[in-house]
Amino acid sequence: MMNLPNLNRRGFFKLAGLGLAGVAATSVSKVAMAAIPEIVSAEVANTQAPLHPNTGRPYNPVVTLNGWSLPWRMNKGVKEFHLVAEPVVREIAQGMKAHLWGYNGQSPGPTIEVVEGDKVRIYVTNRLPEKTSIHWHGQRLPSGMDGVSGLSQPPIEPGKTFMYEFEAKRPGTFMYHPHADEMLQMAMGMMGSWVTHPKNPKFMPVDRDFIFLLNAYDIDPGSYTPKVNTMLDFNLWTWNSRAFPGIDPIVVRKNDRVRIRVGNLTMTNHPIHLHGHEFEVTGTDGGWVPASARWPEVTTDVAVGQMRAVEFIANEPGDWAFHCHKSHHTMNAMGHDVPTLLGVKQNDLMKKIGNLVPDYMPMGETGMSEMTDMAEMMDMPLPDNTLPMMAGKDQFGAVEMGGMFTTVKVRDGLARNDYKDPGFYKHPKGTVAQEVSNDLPPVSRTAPSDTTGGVEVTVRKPNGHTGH
Ligand SMILES: [Cu+2]
Repeated sequence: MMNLPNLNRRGFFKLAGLGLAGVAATSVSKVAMAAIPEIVSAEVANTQAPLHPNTGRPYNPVVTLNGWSLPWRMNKGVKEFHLVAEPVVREIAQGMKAHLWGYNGQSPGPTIEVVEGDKVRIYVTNRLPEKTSIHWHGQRLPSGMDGVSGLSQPPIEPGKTFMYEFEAKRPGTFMYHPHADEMLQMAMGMMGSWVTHPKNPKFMPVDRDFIFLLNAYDIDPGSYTPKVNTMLDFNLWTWNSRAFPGIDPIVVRKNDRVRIRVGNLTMTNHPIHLHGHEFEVTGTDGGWVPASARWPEVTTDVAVGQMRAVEFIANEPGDWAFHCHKSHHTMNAMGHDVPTLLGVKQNDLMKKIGNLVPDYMPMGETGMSEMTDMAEMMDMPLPDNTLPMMAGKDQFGAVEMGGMFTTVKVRDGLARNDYKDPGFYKHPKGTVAQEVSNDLPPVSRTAPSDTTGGVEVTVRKPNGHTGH
């Protein structure tokens, strides 16, 4: 039997969703197969409840941000999974869908969770128009199971199914992705997370354990398919193929010990920053960091091909920003390639350019927020299928973010397995920054003190190219 909690078997399954805003339960479809495990596939992009194991050894499951974990079946002591590489439609955020390649209905593919020492068998079916393979990033395994097409195995041709088999030797956090036409296939969204839980469930226990991947796409406004030859200039910076405000909040109980595991499969580094708390990096893709080697941080850089697990005690109630600190990574597609018009009067200019270039979007005279307001006022349509560069509304107005941004919501009194969005934070009286009267005192300037004592200072101008 497959390990399928919350599922029924009337032709298609429903995985119970978390009841997050706007999205109902997941639909899961299956095809029964004889020798190979059935295919379980997800059709929505919201965060699914953790998958508690009911076969195999016990562990504390992770929660995949805007994702889900793949059920398995036990076959004579071996955990069997079935991944299907296939074209998928992924909603990046409300109002934008992308035609990606992924696994089992979504990009990223489902998270795979096993226990240290598990014998694992993964069937991989290729429903793409070209060959593929899967590399199990970070794992100890036989060289022939490492998934590098041409080097460690023949490629998986379209229509074929391969079987990978190894022991999950080392506990920790891993990723999986193709190692065949790699740049194109990863630019199309092919990747997933892997967690090998420790044999001893009491090793480094946490109350809530989240995981997601950093990824990036270059999708022209109005189109659906990523440009696959882009190397640096991506216009959508995403977490698990979602951009703010499409990324679910990370919901935790006050005083929970929280772990967040972040893997980077983009082509640049991302300094991941948490507000209101300090964390420690407790794990990398190389393993767990001994307590004596950790140090406090509020930002940790996750380089390309790296994974970082951070942990903190969520003891400050509130809605805390959690984001990449590269500010152009917290912007969506329409924020790129716009001219700087700070200080430029553009009242008529806008209309005139609009006649020449439909959908033209400059930045505003006083800054970028003005642009969003202006677009609304002048009834300027966004091109189809794209996201405004700065979006999201919260209790005090526009959040003006996009891309790699979400919130950690710390609340008192949540139930143990309650990951539902608790809504706006109710700030205690007197704890919100507020406007005060505008009676500003006059500026007092101190007279510059003369420390040179009247000595003439000569400046030698740089000459030639020495010193570069
Ligand atoms: Cu970034």
